Amino acid sequence: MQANKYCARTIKEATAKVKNSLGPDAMIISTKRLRERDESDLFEISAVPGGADISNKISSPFSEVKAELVSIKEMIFLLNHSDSAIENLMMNPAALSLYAKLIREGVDDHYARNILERAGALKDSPHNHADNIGKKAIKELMRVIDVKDPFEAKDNKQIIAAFIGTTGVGKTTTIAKLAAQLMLKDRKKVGLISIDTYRIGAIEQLRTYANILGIPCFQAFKRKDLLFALRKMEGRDVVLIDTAGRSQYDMLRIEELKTMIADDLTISSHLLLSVGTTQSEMIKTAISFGPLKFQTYIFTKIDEAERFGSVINQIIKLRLPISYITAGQNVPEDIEQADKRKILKLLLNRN
Ligand SMILES: Nc1nc2c(ncn2[C@@H]2O[C@H](COP(=O)(O)OP(=O)(O)OP(=O)(O)O)[C@@H](O)[C@H]2O)c(=O)[nH]1
Ligand SMILES: [Mg+2]
Repeated sequence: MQANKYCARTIKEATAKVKNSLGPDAMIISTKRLRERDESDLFEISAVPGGADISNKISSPFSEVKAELVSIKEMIFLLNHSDSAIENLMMNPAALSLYAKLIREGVDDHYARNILERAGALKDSPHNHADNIGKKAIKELMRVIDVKDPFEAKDNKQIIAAFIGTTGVGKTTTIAKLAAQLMLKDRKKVGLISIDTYRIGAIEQLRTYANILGIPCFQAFKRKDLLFALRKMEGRDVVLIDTAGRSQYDMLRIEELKTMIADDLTISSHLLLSVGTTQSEMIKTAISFGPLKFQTYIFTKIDEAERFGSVINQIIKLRLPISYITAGQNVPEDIEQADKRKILKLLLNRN
C-alpha cells in the first residue's frame, strides 16, 4: 500500500492533518524534517490508514523486538505529554516507537527519555540513522537491567537465603518453586526453615511442600532456634528461609526480623515485590525493608500485572539486581531466573 505524505510547519500540525485525513488509527511510516529555501522547517509525515498491511514497511533494529509503528492517536498523546526535546525523537520512527512502548508500559517518562538521550535519539543530527538509534537504545535498556543468580555456588559453600516482603506477595510459594527447581534441575540438597511465627498454619503450608519434596523443614521462633535449625542443615547445599509477611509500615516487626537474620549469619535476603502494586508502594516497601540489606529483587505475579514498566523504574531508582520473576500459582513451573533478554522481551513484546 502506498503511504500518503502530509507536510506542515510543525509536527503537531502535520499530525493533525494526518488525523483529519486518515483518522486516529492511521499509522505513521516515517517522519522527516525538510529545510525550506528560506531556512525554515517543514515537517513531513508519511502515513497509512489504520489496519492497512504494512508488514513490508516495518524493520526492527533488534530481532527479538517486534517492530511496531506508532499510531496518530499515540503521537497526539506523546505530543501532549512531552516537550520540544521530543520533537527530535519524532524524526526517528524506531526510537519513537520504543519511547511510546516504554511510556505505555509505565516506565517513568524521565527514565524513558534518559535511555533515549543516551542513545542519541534526542539530538537532531543527520548522522542519526534510525537503525543505529534503535540498536543503541536497546543497548542502553539492557545496561540498566541488572540480574544476579543468588544460588551461584562459590567454592561449594552452603547458601542460606531468606525471602522477605509484604503479606501475601508470594514468599512461601516462591520458596516451594525454588526448592523444587534447585533439587530437580540443579541436583542440589535443599532444606527449609520457617521463621513465620505470626500466622497460624504458616509452617503447615511450608511443611506440605517439604513433605512432597522429601526435604527437611524446621520452624524457628527465636534466634537460638534458627541457629539450631541451621546446625541441623549442615551438609545441605541450599537453605531457604521463609519469613512472615510484614506490612511495609510495621517497622517494629521489620526490626524484629533483622534481629533474627542478622548479618553475622551469612544469610542473604531477597525482597519480593508484586509487579501489580503501585510504584510508590514498591518504593516504600523497598525502603522499609532496607534495614534487612536485601541483595536482589524477586518480582512476583507478573501474570496479573497489566504493565511491566514499574520493574524498570524500581531497578533504576534503587539500584539492585533482579534474581527471579514469578508468573503464576503453579508450583514449581511458574518461576524463571531473571535474564536480561527475557526482561527486555517482557517489557517490549508482551502483546
Ligand atoms: N497469580 C499469581 N499468584 C501467585 C504468584 N505467586 C504466589 N501467588 C499466590 O499468592 C497467594 C499468596 O502466596 P503465598 O506464597 O502464601 O504468599 P506469602 O508471601 O507467603 O504470604 P504470607 O506468608 O501470608 O505473608 C497464593 O494464593 C499464591 O498461589 C504468582 O506469581 N502469580
Ligand atoms: Mg507465607
